[in-house]
Amino acid sequence: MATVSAATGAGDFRTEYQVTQAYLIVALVALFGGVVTGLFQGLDNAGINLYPRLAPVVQSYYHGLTMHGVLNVLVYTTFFISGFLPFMTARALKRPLASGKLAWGTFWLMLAGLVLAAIPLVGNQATVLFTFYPPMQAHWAFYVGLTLVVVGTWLVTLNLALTYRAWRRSHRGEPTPLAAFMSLVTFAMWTIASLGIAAEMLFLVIPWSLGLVAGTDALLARVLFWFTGHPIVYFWLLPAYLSWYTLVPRQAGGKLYSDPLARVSFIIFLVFSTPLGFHHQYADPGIGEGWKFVHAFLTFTVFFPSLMTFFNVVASLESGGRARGGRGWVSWFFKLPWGDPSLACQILAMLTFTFGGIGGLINASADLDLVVHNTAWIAGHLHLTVGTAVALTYMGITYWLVPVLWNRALWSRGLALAQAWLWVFGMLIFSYSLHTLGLLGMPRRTMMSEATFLQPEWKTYLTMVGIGGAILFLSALLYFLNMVLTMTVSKQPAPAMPEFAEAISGPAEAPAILDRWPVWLGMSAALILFAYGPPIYQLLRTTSLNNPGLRVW
Ligand code: HAS
Ligand code: CU
Repeated sequence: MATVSAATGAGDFRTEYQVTQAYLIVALVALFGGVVTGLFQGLDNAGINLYPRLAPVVQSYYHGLTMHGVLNVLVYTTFFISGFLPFMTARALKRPLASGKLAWGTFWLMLAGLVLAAIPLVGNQATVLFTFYPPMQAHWAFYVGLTLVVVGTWLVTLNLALTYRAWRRSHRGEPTPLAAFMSLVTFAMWTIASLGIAAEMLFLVIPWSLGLVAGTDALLARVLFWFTGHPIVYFWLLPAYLSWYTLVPRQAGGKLYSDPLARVSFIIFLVFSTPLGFHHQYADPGIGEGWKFVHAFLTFTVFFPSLMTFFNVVASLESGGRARGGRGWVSWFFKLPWGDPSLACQILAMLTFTFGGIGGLINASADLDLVVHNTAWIAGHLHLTVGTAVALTYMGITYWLVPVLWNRALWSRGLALAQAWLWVFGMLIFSYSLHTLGLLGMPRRTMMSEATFLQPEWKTYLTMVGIGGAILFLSALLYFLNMVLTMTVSKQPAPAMPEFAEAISGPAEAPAILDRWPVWLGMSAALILFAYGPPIYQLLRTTSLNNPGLRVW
């Protein structure tokens, strides 16, 4: 594999280039495992049960489903983000990371954690799905390994914060460059949000899986999980937003409509992302209805920064379409440079996210959620959001990032364009069917090929899930082919990385308070204390830690 040469523009950023390469390789390997196991599930929905033939590699539907969830939403995302955002921060601040050694040490720690977790995961000793709800109990190495990965992300935060501090010393009073600001907000938000899962791991499931305590508390564990489990979706989403705000307007030939509005949207995410996890637990007994209402209300609040993003990004795209000769209310949209696969991926991701967002609003409405909770609808929702808005955006990013890092041009633009459209086409079939099946009462996380309660009206949609899944798999194969050939055989040097977009309303117009970290971190802490303090205190007082571990697979 080619390493980075000075000619790539790496210059002072040699370490950043190489660390990001390392993270991307792990992310892509994880995604590959995730999509392969995904194919088996899609086919199982269509009545094609491959599991007997897959043993002992994949020992059951649930073994496959756990690998699918963990590899895609925990490993792929986290490694991609931990490589991409520090890279963007360094480029935006025009200075290397504060510590190259810390950056490498963090990567190796995360990789060690991943390997530790992967051994029981792949060995069917941790078939507990990506939510690992007790009393299902995995091998301790699974929990310890994932905890090390989380600790690694905190070290990424530390490196970003040190880098920012060093930059700030020589740039007093200046607004933080937008991409750096967004990276810092993302990691600050995540560091606060991940305290829930860290507490669950350290105080509940790790001692329990090691046999140091006899029992655990299923409800308390779920509360701590969703403390992190909701904001983690914004940890995945905000790097995509960073790209939509800081690069896409330029890639589209236009300007960012409003830089201050973009900052405000991120600040709202920082303050409001965490204190609303109960919208995953509307159906759980043991949590007061009043607290569920508070969390529902706060969920509607966190809808707004995405609406602001919708407005800001569409206005920015419009400036691009018009600069390229677009006219009228709608037709500018078709003037966008659709031949650029990086941009095409991301616009298609945005369009899909519009539907994912509408579904999210339905889920958030506590009474409507009772209709869709634990049905296939939720799987439909999460594939529009993390499975397309996020994953397809990340793919779009790698269409320029991998060429830049390896200094080799993208192997085939045509293949990349086909991949993007196939993904959306497959996803529309796949996700539409899952949403419909959910409304028809089909449960999620269920091996349908063996279900005795299959309803005749589900059949057509189940077949469509299989077809959609197969198209998605084909799209993923095209993606990996292009990535591997770009890294290894592509001959031309890479074009330069996309420039950051200029803004129509620039950073100088942003109020200085947006850069005052103590204000926003303080508000975030206060809101979490308010929304989670009393219910967690109540749970701690009443728990008897008496759920023994179960192995149900
Ligand atoms: Fe969600 C369940 C509510 C967003 C992921 N969600 C899940 C699960 C996952 C997930 C993985 O309230 C399943 C967890 C599990 O296994 O149990 N979700 C929401 C709400 C939002 C939302 C209110 N979710 C996401 C994102 C995710 C994600 C983002 C991943 C990245 N979700 C829920 C709830 C549940 C849930 C409940 C639990 C349900 C249950 O019963 O278990 C909001 O943040 C959504 C806001 C989004 C928008 C869309 C804005 C659109 C934009 C695109 C612009 C378009 C352009 C192109 C520019 C408001 C920004 C247009 C061009 C033109 C020309 C027009
Ligand atoms: Cu949520």
